Amino acid sequence: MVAITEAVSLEKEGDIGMLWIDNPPVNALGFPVRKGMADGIAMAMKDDGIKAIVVICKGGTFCAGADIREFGKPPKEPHLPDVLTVFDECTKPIIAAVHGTAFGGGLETALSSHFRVAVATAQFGLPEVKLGLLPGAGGTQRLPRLIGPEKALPMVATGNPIGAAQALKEGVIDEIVEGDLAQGAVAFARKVLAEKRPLRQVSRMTDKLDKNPQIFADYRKQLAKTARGFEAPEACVKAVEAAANKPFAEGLKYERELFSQLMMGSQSAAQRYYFFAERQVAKIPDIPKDTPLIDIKKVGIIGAGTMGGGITMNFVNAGIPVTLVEAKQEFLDRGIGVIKKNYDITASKGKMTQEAVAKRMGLIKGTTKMEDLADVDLVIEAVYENMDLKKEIFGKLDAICKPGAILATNTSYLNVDQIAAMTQRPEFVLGLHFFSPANVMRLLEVVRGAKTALPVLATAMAIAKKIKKIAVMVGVCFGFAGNRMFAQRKREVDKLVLEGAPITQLDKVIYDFGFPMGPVALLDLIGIDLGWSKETSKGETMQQILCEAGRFGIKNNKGYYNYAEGSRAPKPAPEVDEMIKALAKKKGYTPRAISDEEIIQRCIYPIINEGAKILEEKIAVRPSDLDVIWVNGYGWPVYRGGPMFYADLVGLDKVLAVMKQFQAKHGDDFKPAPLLEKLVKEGKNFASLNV
Ligand code: T1G
Repeated sequence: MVAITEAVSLEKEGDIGMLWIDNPPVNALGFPVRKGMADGIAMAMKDDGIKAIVVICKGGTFCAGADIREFGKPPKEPHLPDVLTVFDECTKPIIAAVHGTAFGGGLETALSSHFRVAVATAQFGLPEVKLGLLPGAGGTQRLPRLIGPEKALPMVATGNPIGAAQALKEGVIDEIVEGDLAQGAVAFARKVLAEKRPLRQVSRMTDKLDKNPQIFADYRKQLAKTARGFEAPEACVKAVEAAANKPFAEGLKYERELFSQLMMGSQSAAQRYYFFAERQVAKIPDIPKDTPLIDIKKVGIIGAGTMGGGITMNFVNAGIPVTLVEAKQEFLDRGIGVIKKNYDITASKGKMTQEAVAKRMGLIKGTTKMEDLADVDLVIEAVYENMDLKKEIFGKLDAICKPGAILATNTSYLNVDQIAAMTQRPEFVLGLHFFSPANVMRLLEVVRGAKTALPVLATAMAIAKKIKKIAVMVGVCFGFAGNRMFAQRKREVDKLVLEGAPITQLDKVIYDFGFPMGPVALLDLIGIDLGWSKETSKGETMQQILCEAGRFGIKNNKGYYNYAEGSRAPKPAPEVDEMIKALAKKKGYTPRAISDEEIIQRCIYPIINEGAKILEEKIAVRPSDLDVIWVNGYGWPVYRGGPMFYADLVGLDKVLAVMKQFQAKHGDDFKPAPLLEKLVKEGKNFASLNV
């Protein structure tokens, strides 16, 4: 075994050279790997005893891509495209032996090899587009040559991986190896030599290159719906189109140009930032990595409504049995019926087999007796937002559940410490704030009570990962982090409506910023009557006026907008415009034209400011955690990073100046957070707090 660099070595299995890459944790193609690969091939070429070369990785995966941490720093030769040209032009057969995830530059390395073998569990993907980039080492040129542009487009422009079976079927790989990968790869190499197979240089293949412009036109139509606002997907299509229409060398050059443009743009900076932010949330400074976990074998959920049903699905999807408690059998039956209907819809789309539906449903045990929760390891209370009811439930749970069982509330706003105080086990009580629809939204706020024990918190973070949630640790305050920040935007939208901003303008500005829908349309979707009380309604707010007029939103085809039966497409409602005008007049507003810029600033800067307060109060660990909350809980466009990343991009000094202007005009709702003032004074930004 010859060590070529600290990350790459060359050893011989008879006449097969084994180029081992060992760069934990994911064999990212950092400088020591790239240099070792180039020098290793050169060394193997000089060695007459080596007739073929296997490229293979130690650890859990084949190369998972370029080292994202190197981006933004001065690139260091050898650059990956150049290393892969060495592979491509090597006159001895190179066999890539893949396990784990051959992603990005890793798959490009395999594509530049002459042959590819893999274990059955391997995955192949080009996720660069999720970083606001495109494959920058020939992936956009080689993959279409191997499988054709039509099949290459979704892999390049969505970044979604394919498994080994599909890779074999499409021709991305040549063989699936049973048993030991290294031995299988050596055997394959020997077969190539024995059969004197010609070297398959993907860069020279042309038979799969279909130039049909309709392929690209059709795909662009699809992208318009799914990738609104993103720059990278269109660049991916352009690069694949070039593969179909240009010689390899020209296509490679064009790919490089597109890659460089994206790398220099703010969208890629935001998406690369987000990639690490999403992993940083799991790191909580005062919870050691080796904190013991509680084994969650069985879960109890109280409430079979929208939230309880959705939460149940998360656990049974992960194979964890659920005891679902409802007060009345009819509510229980309805709740379980909704779960079954959800699964049947998924199955009808071919995304799940009926067996899988049956398996999941078999993991749900419905009951009207809370006593049936005596043997569960975790209870999640998901009844409606009433503190008295929650307190009563936790008092009962404390008596019913076994010692050491974790008791969690799904409350969106209420004080978790007050709920914990109803038990003798506050150290086992916390909040697990799921976002609706709970079986779809990836965000989970883990609400840390004053007395919640570290193993309970660590278990919550671990179980969240198991049910495929992105868990963000937050502290106890009204609305925790996400909803507390969201309330700032809601307040401003209500005011802007009365100040004269047409609701269609408000919705267009926020939609064009990149949110999935405008804030007013969102109110119609959520339900205008959420939190409304008929008994106390006095016609003093638009919510009260609309609800008193029976306008509850999409649910009854009329809210701020009108809706055709069964449609979610908002239609103008002149009658509502009159209601707005009347209320504005009654409250003394003089309607005025409001600029798009003011709408953005009024709706977004207070979110940033509240985020700063949340950080000052240590309700959240770091600014990037708040960005992860907003991307996953509120549809903040990931190509803008999140509110705190966006604030740094705008410039905190500008945010502060605008907040002060608004404070002078609109009052203390815009009073700058002390942290915002402090960072501006020190010439720092929120990124400086992302430790
Ligand atoms: N570069 C640097 N660090 C990386 C990394 C990468 N590519 N991928 C993962 N890490 C770190 C991650 O931050 C974490 O660090 C640890 O590894 C474990 O990751 C030229 C330009 C491979 C599926 O986009 O999808 O190639 O928190 O928690 O859940 O065309 O990591 O422990 O300090 O995610 O087992 C393209 C990104 C790059 C793949 C493993 N490749 N990675 O998932 O572990 S651009 C990607 C992943 C490129 C070329 C272009 C996942 C994974 P820490 P993890 P995991």
